[in-house]
Amino acid sequence: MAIVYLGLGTNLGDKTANLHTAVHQIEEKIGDVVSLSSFYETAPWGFDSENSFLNAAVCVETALSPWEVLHGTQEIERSMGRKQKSVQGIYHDRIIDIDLLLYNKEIIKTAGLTLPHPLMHQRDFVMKPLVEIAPDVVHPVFGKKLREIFILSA
Ligand code: PH2
Ligand code: MG
Ligand code: MG
Repeated sequence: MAIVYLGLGTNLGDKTANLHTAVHQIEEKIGDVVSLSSFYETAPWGFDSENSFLNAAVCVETALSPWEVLHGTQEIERSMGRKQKSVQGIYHDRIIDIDLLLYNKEIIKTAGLTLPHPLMHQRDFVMKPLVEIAPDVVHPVFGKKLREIFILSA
């Protein structure tokens, strides 16, 4: 079994319901949800939108490989009606976005998947919910606890 941390974000429709739906689908398709953060209202980062976000983080115990987790989360995004993917830093409003943040202590760099998530430490909307549920987890690239990385970024 592996421990995977996922970041969730939504800025369209009933955002609270979208996060709850995603968590239920994660339970069905990925594994047991060990912990779920609070839901944080955040301003759009990296693009202009009048729609604020609701962000959260979940910890999941899974029997799936990192690539199987990625396919599972993409399937959930599609089943919830997500239309556009972000391509090369061009972002769009979305019903749901599920990002792989950490998978055990794995460091992976492939075209389709990079772990840890390469931008997680720069994004308060990722780090705040993640630090709430995993303050003492060590980032495998930086060798620092997540709560230390979050404080350093402030
Ligand atoms: N996701 C992005 C880009 N910008 N901003 C906020 N506040 N929350 C997000 O989840 C988010 C974002 C790319 O996926
Ligand atoms: Mg994202
Ligand atoms: Mg994504």
